[in-house]
Amino acid sequence: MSHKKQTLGEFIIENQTAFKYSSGELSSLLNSIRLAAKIVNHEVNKAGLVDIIGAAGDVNIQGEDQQKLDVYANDKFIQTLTKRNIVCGIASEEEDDFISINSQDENHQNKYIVLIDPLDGSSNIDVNVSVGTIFSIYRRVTPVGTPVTKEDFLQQGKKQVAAGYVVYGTSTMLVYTTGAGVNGFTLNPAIGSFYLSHPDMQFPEDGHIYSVNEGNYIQFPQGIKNYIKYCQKDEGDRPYTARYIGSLVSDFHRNMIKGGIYMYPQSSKNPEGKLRLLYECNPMAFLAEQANGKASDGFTRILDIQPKELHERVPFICGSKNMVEKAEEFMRLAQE
Ligand code: P6P
Repeated sequence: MSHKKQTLGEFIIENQTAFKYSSGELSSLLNSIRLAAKIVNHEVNKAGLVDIIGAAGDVNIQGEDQQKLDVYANDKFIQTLTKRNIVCGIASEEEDDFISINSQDENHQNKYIVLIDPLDGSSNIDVNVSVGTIFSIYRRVTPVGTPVTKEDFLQQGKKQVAAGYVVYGTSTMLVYTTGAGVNGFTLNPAIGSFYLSHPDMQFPEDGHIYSVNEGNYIQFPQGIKNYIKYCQKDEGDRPYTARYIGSLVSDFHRNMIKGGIYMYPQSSKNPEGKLRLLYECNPMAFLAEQANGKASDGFTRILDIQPKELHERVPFICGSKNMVEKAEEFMRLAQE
């Protein structure tokens, strides 16, 4: 008997009452992300046909300027979010400053703030490796009726009302949380609908996969070096398996399903780490905690960090709870 899978649209409506601000605005916001994900997916999937559609900077067969895919993705997410007239501000990895959305909202009645990394890992596109979109959603903290300010964007990650990612991989999935667990939806490209394929996703408490760019090993803090050697030691359930795709969303997604830890530590090349707190680490940390996992900078819970700048970077350790706690233990011991 075929069990008709629930679509993302049906799921959003069915669960909107569970969301404490169930005014339907968040549902509409999530629907605009759903639409943008489909549009970007279509473009990402044909990226390999560069000689047909032209590389960035060329004029494509439609006579349009061919954009870099991360610029294209950024434009599409901003357009769809703006059109729904729910959002008062957007920040993006592709934009130097935040964007105040008041085209249709001249009296600033909209309540939601969105921060996005429109196409994370976009350098992988040319080698046909998965990439992703990451989004983070807050309610504004400055008074409705006034223009949005930087304060609305510099909120601690624990204030997020929703977060998620789209992974453009062997299949395209949208994975998100509104604070009541994590659910994964797979796109059926034939009809353009996302279907609930991974209900209630959870990180296994333990895992046997570690994801880190070991090319930077010499530059890592001693605690991270000691943890990596622990992962490699032939003892008990180790050595673990090293898997590093070079795309945060893909490494995170695999580790959430199979169990594992992802690390992007500080190094002499990246003294604060490489990943951005606001639109990479906070949304992934919210998802991790909602999926019974953990995320820290090695010492402090990511979601507790008070942001100071839109594009600030933090060291990032995220995944199966017991693995993250073991890495934190090595970081503490190395400080003593
Ligand atoms: P490196 C992609 O640029 C990214 O932001 C993450 O998706 C990925 O995990 C990391 O950087 C890869 O960085 O320095 O190891 O190539």
